[in-house]
Amino acid sequence: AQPIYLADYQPPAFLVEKVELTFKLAPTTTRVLSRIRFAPNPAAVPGQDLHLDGEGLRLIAASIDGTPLTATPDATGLTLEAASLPDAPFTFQAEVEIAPEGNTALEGLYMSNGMYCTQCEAEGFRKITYYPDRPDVMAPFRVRVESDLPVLLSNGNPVESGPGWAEWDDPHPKPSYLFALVAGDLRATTGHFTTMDGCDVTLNIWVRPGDEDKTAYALDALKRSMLWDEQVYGRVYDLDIFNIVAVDDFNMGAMENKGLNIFNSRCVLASAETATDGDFAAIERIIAHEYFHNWTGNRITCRDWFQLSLKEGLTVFRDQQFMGDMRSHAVKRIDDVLTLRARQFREDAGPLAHPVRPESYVEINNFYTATVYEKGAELIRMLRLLVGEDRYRAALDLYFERHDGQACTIEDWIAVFAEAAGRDLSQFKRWYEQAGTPKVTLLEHWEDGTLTLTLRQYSAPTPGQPLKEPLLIPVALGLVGPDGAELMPTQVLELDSPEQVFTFTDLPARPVVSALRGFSAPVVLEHAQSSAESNVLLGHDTDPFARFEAGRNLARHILHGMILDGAPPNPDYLNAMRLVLVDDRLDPAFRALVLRLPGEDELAQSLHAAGHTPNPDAIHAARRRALCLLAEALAPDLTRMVNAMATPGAYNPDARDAGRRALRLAAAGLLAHADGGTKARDIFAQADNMTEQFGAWCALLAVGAGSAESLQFHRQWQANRLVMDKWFGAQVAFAQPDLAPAVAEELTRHAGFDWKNPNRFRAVIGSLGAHPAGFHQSSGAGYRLVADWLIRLDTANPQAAARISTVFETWSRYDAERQALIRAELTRILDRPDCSRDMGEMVGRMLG
Ligand code: B3K
Ligand code: ZN
Repeated sequence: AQPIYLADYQPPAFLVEKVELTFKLAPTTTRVLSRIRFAPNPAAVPGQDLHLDGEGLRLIAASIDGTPLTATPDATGLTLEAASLPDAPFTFQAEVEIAPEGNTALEGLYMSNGMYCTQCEAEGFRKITYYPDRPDVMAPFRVRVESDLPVLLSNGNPVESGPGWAEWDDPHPKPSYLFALVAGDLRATTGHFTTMDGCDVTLNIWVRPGDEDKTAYALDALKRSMLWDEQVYGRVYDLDIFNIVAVDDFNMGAMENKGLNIFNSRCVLASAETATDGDFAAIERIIAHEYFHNWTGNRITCRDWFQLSLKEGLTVFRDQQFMGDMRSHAVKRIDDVLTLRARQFREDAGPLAHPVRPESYVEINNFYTATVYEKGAELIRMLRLLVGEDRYRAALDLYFERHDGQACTIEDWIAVFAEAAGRDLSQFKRWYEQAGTPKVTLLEHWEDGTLTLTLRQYSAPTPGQPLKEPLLIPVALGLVGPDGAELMPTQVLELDSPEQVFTFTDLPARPVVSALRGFSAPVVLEHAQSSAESNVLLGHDTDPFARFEAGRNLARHILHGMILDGAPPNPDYLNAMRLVLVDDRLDPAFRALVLRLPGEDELAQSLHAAGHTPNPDAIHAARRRALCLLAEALAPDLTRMVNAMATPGAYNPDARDAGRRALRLAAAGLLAHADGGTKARDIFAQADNMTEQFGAWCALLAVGAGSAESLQFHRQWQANRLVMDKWFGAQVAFAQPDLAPAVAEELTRHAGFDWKNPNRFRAVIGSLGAHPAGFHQSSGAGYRLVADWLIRLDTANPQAAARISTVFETWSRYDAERQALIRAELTRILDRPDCSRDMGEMVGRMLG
């Protein structure tokens, strides 16, 4: 397959003024009738052909202004030759037939448990009918759905309906990727929201019969999102109705279709008994994210798919702000940085590294990545830090005012900031163009009351980008006295050259440098600090992220020592952890985060960055030993914490109670390494909520116990699909390393292993890929099993399979034997004649 290049962008030859669609739904013979009003695009080179994308469609009939069409479609669609087209507006009509029932790729129109639903982003609309399926073609849609199913939905406002049909009208011009249709036997939980303009909006959460008791939290999160976007960004909803539908078979989390969001049921359905605190938080975030897309994505969309971060980075940043406001900014920031490092730094350090705005792609679905999403959000966070909050808001106001109804670019985005802040941001724009995580080195020199800081930046080569230009890096920095008092509040240093020197004079004593406060830039900071200095920051820094980071640095340092030369943890570290654990002034959620040791993959990543070849078994063993030592040293305090952090009364998913449960489970989990799981077993037995039931069971699995609980969990939850995903996933995720591939293999033979369901596939195969010591077992059994299943899934659902193939992206970190084993599996995946374009691109990039 040929790559598509950003540099080749051409405006569309024709614009669309109006789309009218009729769907006559049937599992294997759905008919789609389209009536599309085209007009020549004054901004395009005249005299071009009109290409209508179409894939897997059976063309029944087509015409232009009533004259039957003679052109025959090829594998990519239908080309209408310029010479045969009027040079004035015209109407194209077509009737096609499609088979949603056999659509296992879950893209286009497909079926899930007897219901029809769609997924069009990025290029699924072409599997529904012939159309210029590109985001810079925006049009109002009117849709008629015909089916015997009771609930028939599409985008926009309902206009008319009768037995067996319904019509919907969406007045807002939109690209085809935001089209949606749903038909099924569904039940709604309904609410209302009054906008700040006084309009009443009907809100519906549609679910399968029996799931109505799990919709309240999503509905509440939606109302809070709508209010927040009005209050913080001045953005008001623009239709009479907002529908959300839960679907069991869905490739990702959710989709922001205009007025008709479609969600993976795991991202909507929640009750105290069936969902964990983490699930509740994910639901809140994703409901908000998809709602926020209504302005950042739908009303202002992307010119082409290279600009994807224009909507995704911004919408992630907005959902991060929202979650901080709803819960805790400190905890949210730490969580976000942990995710960024675990997913995006990992991506940036390997063969799949790409810029936030890629320059080419073969299959765009492969670029819905942590780089485009999470690093994209970091870039916006940096812009806000650089221009200040007021000018950030002014830039956003300008963006909404200037670009409403348009399909835009990163250049448009940078321009509103440059204008609102009166500042040249051309150097900043490199962040969108250069891949890789910059390394920032900080050197201190102290003399006669003057602290001299030398800051250097370096960006290593990434695929296709051997040389990098210096970036504009905001480094938020404060100075802390040796006693912990703040000597200098946060200043934002702007590092824009390979090396810069900053001096701080008239200091009473040598301060402890608190650098990269709030994680002010997505970089790896190299800053040698003694454990005494780290302890000062951990105990006293005014910036909660810096406090967390100081503890993390201590933990990483100790674990590196244990892994590389078996050095025992320094008693100061154990003591520092105890002080954090028992400090009741600290938010329990924060304490839970500090107590959590760096994960095995993070350790492999940091060892590799430090020039070592990580050994997954040694990492697992050392981490396990550290957990045991920590558990033994802190046992009495941990036991006290388990009791003190109980949350009596009815389950409440709010941040306060969730934080207490997080600390309680972190303490019980750690303690399990000393008490064999006695406390965890108690929590499991007494739990009246999934957070504690599941958390306690995982704590038992992690120490090789919990088989009775596994049976009980299964017995209790076998009828609940989402909880059963947890049952499948946890057994693999917490398997002892040498057993992990066999445990996963056995689960693939379980009657409940429905491998075509992405959630279930990910629970088993994805969890194995995310278990470093199990996946990287030296026999290669983990690699083989994952490759076998990726090959199988690739034939049914290439998009999901290609995504999960990223479990292999870190292969070049490991020793020669493991590298050879992985390369052999990747080659086996790639060399099949039926390897999909999605998978072909991913594996090809990984093999380099
Ligand atoms: N925009 C969708 C993701 C579509 C993924 C297509 N492969 C969900 C989101 O980011 O909100
Ligand atoms: Zn999004």
